[in-house]
Amino acid sequence: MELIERLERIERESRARLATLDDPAALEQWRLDVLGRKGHLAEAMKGLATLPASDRPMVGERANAAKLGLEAAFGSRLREASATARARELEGERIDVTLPGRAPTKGSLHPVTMIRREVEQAFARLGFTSVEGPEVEWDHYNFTLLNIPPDHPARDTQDSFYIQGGTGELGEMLLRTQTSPVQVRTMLAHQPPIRIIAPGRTYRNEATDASHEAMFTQVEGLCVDKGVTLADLRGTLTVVARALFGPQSEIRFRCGYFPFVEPGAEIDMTCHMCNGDGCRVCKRTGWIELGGAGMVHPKVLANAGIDPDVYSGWAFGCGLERFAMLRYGIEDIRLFYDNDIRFLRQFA
Ligand code: FA5
Repeated sequence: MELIERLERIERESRARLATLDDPAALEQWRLDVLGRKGHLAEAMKGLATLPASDRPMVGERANAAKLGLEAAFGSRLREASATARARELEGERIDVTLPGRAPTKGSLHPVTMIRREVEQAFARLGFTSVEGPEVEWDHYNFTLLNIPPDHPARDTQDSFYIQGGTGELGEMLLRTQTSPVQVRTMLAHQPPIRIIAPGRTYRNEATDASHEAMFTQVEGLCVDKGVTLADLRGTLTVVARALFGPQSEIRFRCGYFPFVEPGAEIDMTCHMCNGDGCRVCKRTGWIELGGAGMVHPKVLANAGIDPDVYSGWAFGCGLERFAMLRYGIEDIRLFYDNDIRFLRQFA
């Protein structure tokens, strides 16, 4: 019978086509083509109506069997195909746990941070606390309370970056030109005994060269108590210089002027490169300048509410880049802030 043959052909060809498919989209297309409402089987079954009534049950049964068989074949092919796809996916994602891991790229501390920490540790051993003050400061703390009133010529030596629109009862707002305002803030907040250092960024509006930057780091020191003398300052700085630069280091003072100390001094340390014999680093003098220092001016003590007849104190301020340059043999301060990774990596 023609219809039976047609059903057999559909079954045969569909099974053959099914065996070649494993992609989910192609399988779905096969299902629509063969088993769908307008598929080959449905089309063939339209012929059922034209058959004599006596043949219909047998042909209908045959058609049903073909449909069930094809549905079953489709189901198992679909399961096979998704298992193969999953296996392929897993193979692609396989993790080789024996492969060596990728080392994370590690940053390192900036040389000025390293020196700052060493200085903090050396002073901590002598009982000094490390404190911080604001980098955006009022004129009042940066200058006036430090005995540098408006129009004082010392203001010209520290050309300032002023903050636009920053004016208040404490004068103008500026980027601090020195860490010395932290002295004043500390004395205003605490009565003696005081032993602090104050490391931090400072800013001056000046041309840069191998030893000057517009942004640099200072460390301030302040000790206020009864009977404090310059000899204590020299002793303290000697201990710290030896911790940083070796046991042969010596400290000397030369006369210097800063409005907030009296007497004032420039601090020198023996050159650690030549042990004081004279070399290129110390310009053949045997000494290296570290910063300024002196006995806190009685006016500054009084400005901060400390009685200068009862207490005395010393203070110093040094450039931390200077320390780092000496320590690591760096000849140009500008290298610190160029952000050249090749330079910075050397300190890792
Ligand atoms: C002062 O800033 C005083 N406040 C120091 C002081 C504190 C004196 C307490 C007395 C008592 P001076 O301007 O000299 O002083 O700066 C101190 C140090 O900061 C210098 O010796 C130098 O090492 C560093 N320094 C100053 N200007 C720059 C700059 N533009 N770039 C890099 N370092 C600088």
